[in-house]
Amino acid sequence: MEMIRIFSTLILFYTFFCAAAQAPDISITGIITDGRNPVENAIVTLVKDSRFADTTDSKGAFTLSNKTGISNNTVRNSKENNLIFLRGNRLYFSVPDGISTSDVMLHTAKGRCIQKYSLGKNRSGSPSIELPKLSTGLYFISISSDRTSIIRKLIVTATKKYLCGNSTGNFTSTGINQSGQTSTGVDQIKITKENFLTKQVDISSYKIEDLSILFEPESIANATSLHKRYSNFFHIGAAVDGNSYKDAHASIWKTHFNSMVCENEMKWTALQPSSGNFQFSQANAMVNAARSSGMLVRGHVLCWFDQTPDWVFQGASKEVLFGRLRNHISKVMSEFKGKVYAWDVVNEAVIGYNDNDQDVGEDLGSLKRWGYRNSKWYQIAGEDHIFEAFKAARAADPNAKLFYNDFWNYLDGKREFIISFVKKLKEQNLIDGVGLQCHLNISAAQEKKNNQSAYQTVDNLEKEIREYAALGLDVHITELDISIYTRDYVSDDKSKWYTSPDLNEAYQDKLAKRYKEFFDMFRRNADKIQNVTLWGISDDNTWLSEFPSGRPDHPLLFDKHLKPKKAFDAIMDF
Ligand code: 9MR
Repeated sequence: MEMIRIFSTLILFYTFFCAAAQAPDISITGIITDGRNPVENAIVTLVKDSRFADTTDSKGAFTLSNKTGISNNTVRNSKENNLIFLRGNRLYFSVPDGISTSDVMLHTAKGRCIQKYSLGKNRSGSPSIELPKLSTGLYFISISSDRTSIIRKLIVTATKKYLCGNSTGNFTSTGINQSGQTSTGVDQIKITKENFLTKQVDISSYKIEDLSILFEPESIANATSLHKRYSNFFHIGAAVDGNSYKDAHASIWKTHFNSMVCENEMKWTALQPSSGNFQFSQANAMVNAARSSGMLVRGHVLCWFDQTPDWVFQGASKEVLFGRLRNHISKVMSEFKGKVYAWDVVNEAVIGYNDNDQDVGEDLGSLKRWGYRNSKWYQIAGEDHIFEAFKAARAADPNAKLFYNDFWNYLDGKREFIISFVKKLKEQNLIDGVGLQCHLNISAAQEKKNNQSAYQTVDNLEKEIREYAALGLDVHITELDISIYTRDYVSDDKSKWYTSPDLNEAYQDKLAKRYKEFFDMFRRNADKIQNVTLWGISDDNTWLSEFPSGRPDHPLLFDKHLKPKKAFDAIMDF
């Protein structure tokens, strides 16, 4: 598991300190990130001498220092050893002049900040704070002054509280040895924060520069695997791209998913950009990575109106077109034979038409009929292209499961039209299943009743699953994601964009609820569903933020920092 990397600014001056000699100078600066973002309020201490401690600021920066800090004073001057003292339930602070003490924080032993107090600049008298009610256990009190802080351990027993490293609290366990010396040599920096794995980083000397620490969220490392949680129900897949299968996303991918699909790398433009020029290396690398992690692989897609190069249609009669189609399918499926278990053979061949035979898109108000998409495939070969594609696929790999894949199956009319040709494919033993894309919204459209998304209800999705299964077809949820937007306004209205980098709690809760409702329903229908695939891993890499307007979205189970969202917890919670 990826753990620690070191690269940032750290300066440490350490001269040996002993009773009669000069005090040691220690000044360590560094940055802690979770791989993408700074980690704030992590406790950082020197293991051999916990007087040297700090909590990271909003930039993840810390300083372990006795040069500018209070911590050295606690050793040098016995009077200043009483910087913090505890009386009853109240902490008192005696801060030397010249240090602009600001924040006092109370942390749990795991590093969660329970309370933050500001002492302010005016420190006449002894500022004090009342401790909250605390259960028994170990806590830390930190005082931050500018870029420096000290940390004291607070032990709470059933009857008493003890403040360590302080003459007032019955304890003197600061990690300083008998003569007040701090040992030299190899040491470690310990980093603690709740929801992160406690980390100890070796430092080979007390003079180090450029230290940066990658701090691993506990939830990623230790969370029960999503696919294992669903092992009695269906496979859980994710779409990956040419980077995400091997970059920082890979550990999430391998931990939580046991099925993969290439987001774009198996489309015609990727595999045969010009006639006869087959390019398999990228897709192979991805398929091999998935299989070596024990995943199933879905293939997407053999025949589609989009992401198909123009040469395929140029000068093509129906027979020429079918020759190209058969050749593509045969070569591609042979390449991945025995590796790809299910193929989306034909994708998105059905749309709604208005009176003028125009595509109505999402607006069903002017819908007259459902029909085949007027794609180049259709213009040249009519509905036969669908049958031809499935025939070629069956011939190329009789063991692969063959799927028709489409969106908005929750619309009765669209589904009825799809069923009309899927039934014929089934009668000819050319199809094994349907792929239901499920690009959903955080709630069904309320105001725009004619928008397709107004029909995005759990009941409607359940109905589509049951109807397809009743035809004897496998059902895969192939492209699941849940946009945080509804379809009640146009996506290029920038005033309605959610622009904060992180999804707030209210949205998190709403999204979690929606995910949970759908997964509850999927599990109820686990006898009909074999695979549920998310269209991406985490919110930093989603087509919904790229397409069509660049509006930022947060539709997946992991956030931009690769941390599980509430939606993840919600679908694990059953
Ligand atoms: O996620 C894909 C995106 O990167 C491509 O730009 C886009 C091109 O149309 O295709 C996206 O994937 C689509 C999938 O292949 C078919 N169903 C809809 C998906 C989202 O647009």
